[in-house]
Amino acid sequence: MVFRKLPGVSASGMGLRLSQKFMFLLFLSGLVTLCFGALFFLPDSVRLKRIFLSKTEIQPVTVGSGSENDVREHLKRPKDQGMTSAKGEAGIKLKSQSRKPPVSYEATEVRLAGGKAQEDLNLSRSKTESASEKVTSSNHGANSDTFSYKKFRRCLFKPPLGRDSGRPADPQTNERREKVKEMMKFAWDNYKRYAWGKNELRPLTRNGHIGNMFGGLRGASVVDSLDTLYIMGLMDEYNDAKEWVKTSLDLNSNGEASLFEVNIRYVGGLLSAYYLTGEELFKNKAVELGEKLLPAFNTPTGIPRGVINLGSGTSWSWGWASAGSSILAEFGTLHLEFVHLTELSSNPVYTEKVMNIRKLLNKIEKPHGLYPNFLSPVSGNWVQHHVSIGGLGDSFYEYLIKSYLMSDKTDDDAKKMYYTALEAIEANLVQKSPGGLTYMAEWRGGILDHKMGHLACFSGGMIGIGADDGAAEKRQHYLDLAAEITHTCHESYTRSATKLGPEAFRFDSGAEATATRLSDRYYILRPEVIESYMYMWRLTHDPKYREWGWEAVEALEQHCRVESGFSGIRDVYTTSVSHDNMQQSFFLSETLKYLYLLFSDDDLLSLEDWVFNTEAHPLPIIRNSCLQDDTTQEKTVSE
Ligand code: DMJ
Repeated sequence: MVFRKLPGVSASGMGLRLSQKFMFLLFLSGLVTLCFGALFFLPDSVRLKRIFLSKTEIQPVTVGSGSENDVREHLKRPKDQGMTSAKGEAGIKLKSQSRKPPVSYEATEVRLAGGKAQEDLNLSRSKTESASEKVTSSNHGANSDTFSYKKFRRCLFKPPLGRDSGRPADPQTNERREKVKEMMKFAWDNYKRYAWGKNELRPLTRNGHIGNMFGGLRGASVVDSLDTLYIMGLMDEYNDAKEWVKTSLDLNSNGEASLFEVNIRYVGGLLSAYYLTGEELFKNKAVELGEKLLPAFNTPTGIPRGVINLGSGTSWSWGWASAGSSILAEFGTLHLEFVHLTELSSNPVYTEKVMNIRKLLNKIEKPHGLYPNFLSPVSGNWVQHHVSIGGLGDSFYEYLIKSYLMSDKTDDDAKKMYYTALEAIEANLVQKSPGGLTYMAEWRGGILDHKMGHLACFSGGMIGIGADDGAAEKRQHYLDLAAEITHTCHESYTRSATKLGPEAFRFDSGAEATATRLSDRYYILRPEVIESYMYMWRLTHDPKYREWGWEAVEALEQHCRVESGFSGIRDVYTTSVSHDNMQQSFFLSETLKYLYLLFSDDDLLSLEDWVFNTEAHPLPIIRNSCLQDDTTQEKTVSE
């Protein structure tokens, strides 16, 4: 039409012969294809690319938790629709699997409930449940109409807080538990008084610390404390924390955030708070925040970069990470939270992202079966051959076994990857010192560094919880290995003057579980050693673990408690301590929670129902058979 109106151009098509017209059209279509294809080679940040290619489309590999068809169906949808469930529009249901439903939660709770504290908590729980059901029908935030909180609660084997909020019958243990609760209240009250709304408390200078890990997000200590306050029955404090999240947790922040830290502390904390209380507020915030993390995955391999601006979605690698690489412990510690984001929002995108990471790691060649700490998000190749069960590697291994457990033991890939990795770790890293202590060395391109970080002490607990699902002939061996590692970590505490452990300890030049460098002597209220005591106590009921936990409580009280909170110390080998003026948020989230659980009965957050994320936020095992069981469904609907 347009051509006909042009002067000098005939109606027969600009006076061209048929073959010329054909050539012209061929040329034109080639040009269009070329231009479109070129979009794929533009950097991620170029606007044109963002307009023409949706985020999901530029991922090279995508594996969903549902069937292949479910995933393809999702990919066909326009970008907005694929991402909308966080805004309350229709989401996509994942396929169900069929397994046995557990015993009814409500029946168990009525039969077992007793004691005032439990009554109060049950009461507040039923209030929040009805609130939750109400909000469900008004449908805001996550796609709440596909997830029934009531049904989820029925699918638990035990009430989350146990028979009597986990109160132990033994008076001495109960006294110790009360002491830990007092420590939590003290830490919290001081945070509230001097640093309310900031990320952490500086207990010596009595002010707040913001730091640069959370990209403008505030209140890390609030979000990290929600579940600890709740399980301890500190309800006034919990309600203050909830109110702050409601009125002041602003997710529209700009600034450099660590994808890993925001995920484990904020997303993990909000998810746990939701699962424990049924408050829709927490679910909506978790999904809203989860959505803001997605742009970090827009790399050629889908391996996310470590740092993201939550406002603009721009992401980049840590300046210190070699050659723009991503870090194993960071991109490998998203799985649990992201699977739950999909569970709550019915948006498969979160599971797709982490399954894609899994797929790449599964496929890539591993030196001696080990996973190095640095990987290029561009090429998908390892950048250096440094392997560590401590910092930079640690929670990747933790999330493999926990993914398997959280999937109700259906995630066979995670299981296989975990036990294969553990074999490689045993063959290459596990060592015995001349004094008979078992430890995890670090590996640098085949050369062993005989050093173990405090962070690596989580591995006692990890190997312990995985022992039972290992090959039959290995189970006792794994439990023994877990006990030996935990023993070594305890030794790193007992061999110091303060009875607290250093950041890293060595097994060379005559050292046995002691720090040899000044720079390794500090203790920043870390949880890993106590975490392993807690798991080993639950697995063996050997009283020594409770005794070791109590030693840690006494040491914390003596050396880390100051007038206005708890502080890390600079040198564990001197009793005239120098404080670092920082009450880390993980002290409230992990250290005190694990201590409290250590002195509680096993039915408080039973390991049958819960796995803890790497920040100690409990996430429920996903029992699809029960959640999707029709009879449970009918019951829920008719109520
Ligand atoms: C916590 O934030 C988490 O446990 C993380 O996995 C490792 N470091 C700290 C505590 O030491």
